[in-house]
Amino acid sequence: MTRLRVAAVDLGASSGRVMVGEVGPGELELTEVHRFWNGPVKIAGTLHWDILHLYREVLVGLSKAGGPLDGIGIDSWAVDYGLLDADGKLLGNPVHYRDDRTNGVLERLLQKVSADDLYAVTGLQQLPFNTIYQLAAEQRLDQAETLLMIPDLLGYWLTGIGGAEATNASTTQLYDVRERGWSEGLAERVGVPHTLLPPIRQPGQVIGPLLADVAEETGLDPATPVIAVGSHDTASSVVAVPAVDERFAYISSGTWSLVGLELDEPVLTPEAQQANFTNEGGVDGRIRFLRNVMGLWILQECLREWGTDELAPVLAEAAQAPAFAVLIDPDDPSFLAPGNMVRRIAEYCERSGQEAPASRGVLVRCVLESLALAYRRTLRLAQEIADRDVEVVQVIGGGSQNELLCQLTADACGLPVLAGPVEASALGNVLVQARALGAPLPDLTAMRALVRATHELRSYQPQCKPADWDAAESRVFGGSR
Ligand code: ADP
Ligand code: LRH
Repeated sequence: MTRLRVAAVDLGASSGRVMVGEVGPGELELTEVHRFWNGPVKIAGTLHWDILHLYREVLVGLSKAGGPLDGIGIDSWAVDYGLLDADGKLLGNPVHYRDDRTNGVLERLLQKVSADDLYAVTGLQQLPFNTIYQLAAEQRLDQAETLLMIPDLLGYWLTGIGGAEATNASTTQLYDVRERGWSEGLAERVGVPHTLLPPIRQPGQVIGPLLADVAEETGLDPATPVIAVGSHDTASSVVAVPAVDERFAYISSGTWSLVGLELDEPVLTPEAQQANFTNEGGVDGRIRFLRNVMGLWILQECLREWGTDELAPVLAEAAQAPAFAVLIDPDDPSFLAPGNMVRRIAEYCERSGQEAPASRGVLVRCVLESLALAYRRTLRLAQEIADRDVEVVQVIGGGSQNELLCQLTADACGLPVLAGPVEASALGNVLVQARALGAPLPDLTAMRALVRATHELRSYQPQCKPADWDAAESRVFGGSR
């Protein structure tokens, strides 16, 4: 096998990066060539993504990657989209899923379609910002011809070819999880013309070569193929979980923590629906049975408020702070929007009869312990509902570098934690491209074995008394699931 050299564009909610991946026999090397800011931008009362900034940075990254490249793959966060008019022009800047335009929309839409019907078709967790709810709040629908999810939009600008990659389409709540295609009936029932939804494409499918002007601007060969990958970043990151067999849980730990299991088939039982588990589509037809936990977003927002992006000092303060001083439910809806996070944590404390954190260390420890508690609950429930026991928790993504959080996770879950790789989404992106280009990586097992053989993982064993976590859990959640 010849050595393959591909570019992975990976857009997380807090930063974007372009990585060069090199794949050969027993080799998987990732080099970051460009990293850039990403985040919400408020204009005239609406939170947007700065999509033109992102596109420009993608071009800069591809130029820095330099040729020859065997392929380019793009993954990003889920649920958000751009609308194109009949001439293929973007209708306005994509809106950020944290914008408040979806407030109250879920409740309104459930009058048109019941929650049971929605779950039976899509298997998706109810998040107020799912694409279906954003579309119900959309002002520009009547001018729109095509909807493209963010990675498909960027792919369209690189190649001129649109489409809907399956893993990301599965996060819209307009996708039939069993039929594995758009649910046109559901779309029409909620007022979304099904003609808006482009044909589905699978990870590994070649989208097309670069447009001439893109090739010229990046200095790349115009024949360089853009290849669909698991374009939902979480789908790509789960590809790169360095697991040995199926008895693992994962926490894809970044702005969000995506906590769950990989399954062959969706679980659409009343228990799964009641516990708000999602059945998102994975690479190779797998199901990502998981729940969104609010994740390191809360910490990111506190750091922003404190005017620092240095994590090490605040994590050191948290390590010195007393255990279980203050606990929150990180999934409380009050933590979803940007801004005033420290105050909102204090308000939560007031509502729950706790003293607000008295120092930065206590506050950060509160966030990390509360996340670990949410992981514990989610993983217990996932195992129970899917009838699958796990032996290890694999933590991947930027948050896998947070040693205190990894140790708390091992303690809370009573399971060993294996942490790494950090750039799991980019690795999953590279691996799916490499297979499409002929690398002998026939299945996820082979891809994961290559990640294991080429990346160092850090291991954490549970150390503290389970009774402490039982008590902490009942303090925050009582008997609720
Ligand atoms: P996303 O893809 O959502 O943008 P990432 O996977 O890049 O997120 O993870 C970002 C998070 O990783 C940050 O919020 C931060 O908490 C954590 N992180 C990044 N670097 C470190 C580090 N050196 N030590 C501990 N945590 C880190
Ligand atoms: C993580 C993620 C997650 C989605 C959220 C919108 O980046 O893609 O899987 O639920 O962003």
